[in-house]
Amino acid sequence: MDYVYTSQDISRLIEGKLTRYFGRESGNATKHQIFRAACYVVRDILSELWLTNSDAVCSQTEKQVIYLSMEFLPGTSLRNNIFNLGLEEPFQEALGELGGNLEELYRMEPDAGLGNGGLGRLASCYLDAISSQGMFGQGMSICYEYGIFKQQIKDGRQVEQPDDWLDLGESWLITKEDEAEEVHFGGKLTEVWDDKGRMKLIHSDYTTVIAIPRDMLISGYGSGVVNTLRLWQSTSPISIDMELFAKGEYLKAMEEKHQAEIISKILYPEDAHDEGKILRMKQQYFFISASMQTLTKRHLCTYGSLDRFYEKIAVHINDTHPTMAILELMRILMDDHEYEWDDAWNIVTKTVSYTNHTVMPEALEQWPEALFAGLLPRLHSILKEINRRFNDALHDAFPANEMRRNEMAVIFNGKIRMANLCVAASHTVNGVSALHSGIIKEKLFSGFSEMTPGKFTNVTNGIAYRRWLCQANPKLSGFIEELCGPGFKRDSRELEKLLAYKEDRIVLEQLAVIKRDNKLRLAEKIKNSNGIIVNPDSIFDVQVKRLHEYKRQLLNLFHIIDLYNQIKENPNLEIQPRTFIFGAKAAAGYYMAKQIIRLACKLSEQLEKDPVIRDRIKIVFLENYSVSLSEMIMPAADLSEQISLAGTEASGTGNMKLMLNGAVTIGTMDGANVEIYNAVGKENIFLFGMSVEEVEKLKGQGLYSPWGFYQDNRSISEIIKFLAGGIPGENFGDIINSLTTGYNGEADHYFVIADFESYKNAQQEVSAAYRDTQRWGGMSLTNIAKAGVFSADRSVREYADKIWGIKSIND
Ligand code: 26V
Repeated sequence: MDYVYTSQDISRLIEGKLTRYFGRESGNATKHQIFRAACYVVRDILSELWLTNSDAVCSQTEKQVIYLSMEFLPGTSLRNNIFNLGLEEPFQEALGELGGNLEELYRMEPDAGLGNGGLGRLASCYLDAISSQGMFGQGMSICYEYGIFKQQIKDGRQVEQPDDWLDLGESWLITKEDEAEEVHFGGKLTEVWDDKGRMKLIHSDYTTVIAIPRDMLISGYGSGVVNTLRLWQSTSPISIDMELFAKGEYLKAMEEKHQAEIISKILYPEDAHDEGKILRMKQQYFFISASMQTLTKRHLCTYGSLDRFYEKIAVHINDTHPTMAILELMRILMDDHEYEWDDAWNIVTKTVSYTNHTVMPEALEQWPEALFAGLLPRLHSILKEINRRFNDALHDAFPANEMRRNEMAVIFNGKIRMANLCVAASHTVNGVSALHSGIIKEKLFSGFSEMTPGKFTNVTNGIAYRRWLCQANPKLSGFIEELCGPGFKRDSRELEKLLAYKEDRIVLEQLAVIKRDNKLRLAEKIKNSNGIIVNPDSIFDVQVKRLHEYKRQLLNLFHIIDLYNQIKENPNLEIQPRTFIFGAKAAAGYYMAKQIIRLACKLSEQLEKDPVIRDRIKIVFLENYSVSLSEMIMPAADLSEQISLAGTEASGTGNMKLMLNGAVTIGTMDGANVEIYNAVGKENIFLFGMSVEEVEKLKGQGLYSPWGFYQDNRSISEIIKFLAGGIPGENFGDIINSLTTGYNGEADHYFVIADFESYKNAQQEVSAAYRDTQRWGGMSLTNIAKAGVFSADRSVREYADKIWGIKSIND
């Protein structure tokens, strides 16, 4: 569906905005003003659509999904919206007429980085797909004033800088003061009896925070549907305490306002270590309470009763961070609308579903009960009752198995386990890849799946593929369109038409030319940001993702050190030149991750210093990996590193973006790699490493000793020696210790050393395959052709059918 706007219309509209908002004309407006004006024009077009075809209007009749997530990572919006509306040409021409340039405007936009990584980006991909599929839904989260930190690398060390995205990013937000909600914290509960003889709980002496909605409109591709992402911003009802001010206590006079505003100030940049911080608990309740109040009010307004809430609303809990929705909906139903427990529970459990995104024990949320009770006394009392009733059910199900009951309890040993609460209250629970869903069903939640086996399902992740193909890689997208027609832009499975050209030399050559152009573009960026000149004919070997030990960036570095050692030993060694490209943010307090970044950067310098080495292998550590940077990296990648220890990466989505852009995967049988392997077949992927079963066995035996490998494998001992003294002036003793003696009482927790030999062999196969350009071309083409199944459109349709019970207006 394209919209009828000529370039003259667009330039007139932009001029109009410049006059009204900035008192300027295009001739004397700044670039920022033109950028804002263009955004406002796009926003108006979306608003018009929103008024006719949107979550707000159609929720009167259609069921919709509410996607609750602490994180969304939309990246930039201007290009995506213009693309989705089919308005690229008129905008391009209009900006030309106004003396500007659309590409330049695209580059000015800051990323909305309201998330840490995969989890938040997935949420944004799903909103895009919900709109594109012609479905109704709303995302709900927090309007963090500061998103994920900007990463700088100084002398090999990560330095975090605040991300003040709202400066220009605000252009997309529509503030709706009239839809603000009040959220209550702390206070006390008193029991009173009403005149019907019912006991009621009165909550008093609480602190009030105001939640103001700032909505971002979410366009869909060609569907005409516009949905919203509602971001709540916190503020205080009191701007200043005049009494304190009069007494001269100026700071205290502002205290309450500060306390309220701090809630939506900044995104927590951790994505694994749950430290049970009170501010994070406040953030969770703040956005959940505001969201659930709005939803119930809206529903009541249309239908007059909440009895059949679940027939119109599906609430989805994205990882455990929004779990309080279960408790808050219970509270609203019972306290504000006088539902009995069983009726309220029936509504709640028919409304909510939950996706698990990690099996890492340190990332599974647990709240200290005392902290929770102090901040949220009413939710705590509801929680205790859920726990009591659930324990009864556990006694019925497992009368003779106390261990099982203990591990499944919602409250245990003074800790509240959010994942258990989610599973107990959700009608459906899913993992994010076939392998991961199997693991949560059979291991993490095995007791629950015994009790309610039908509750568990899988929805393999998917990506907003039009963003990473059509928008990020226009040359490739254009070429596919020439060969296969435009159908793939609506139906990603049509990419398979490419397979007809698998043996076609001319097509493969053309694909190689496009890849080389994209590599040149990235090379230019690398030159500007890192001052390193890279060879576009080397293999661009890419590992971009958060820095975590389980993702094993260290294994990649081991391979590089091994190549370095080999070249040092034999300077005439024939090797396929490679450029190893890394992008990764480490959580600010994650010591080992920061050591690994330092190793990559210092190793990069070391390789660069040596003329024998630098023409063959190079490391580029690109700072500030983000959605926008990924849009430049993915199209230029030859090899996609997906090398987590089997059983640790829930799915991965970067693996899908890289494959879609023709990179071939080197990976373990982990997460969605397994499904990539099934899609492309063993000739088109490089697999290595232990399987989940082998890892389990090795762990189970408790006999793993990296020292054995150290003694038997010369490459490994040489690598460790290099770490111990190979880079003058740098000490990597803590990395060595983590691998050999263990800094957590356990050596090489993620089996880097155990998988090394197999990885090294797979890398040799990569080099051989790359030298055979025809073979490599065929592999790359097959990866593009088979990437269609990893579209977020497909994932969202599965959620809609299997979990949410929502439909598309286009069906
Ligand atoms: C966990 C925690 C723990 C408490 C502190 C704050 C915090 C923030 C975020 C998280 C979520 C970690 C889970 C996560 O990001 N999982 C990733 O989800 C992707 C989308 O499903 C998936 O592709 C990745 O494999 C998975 O690691």
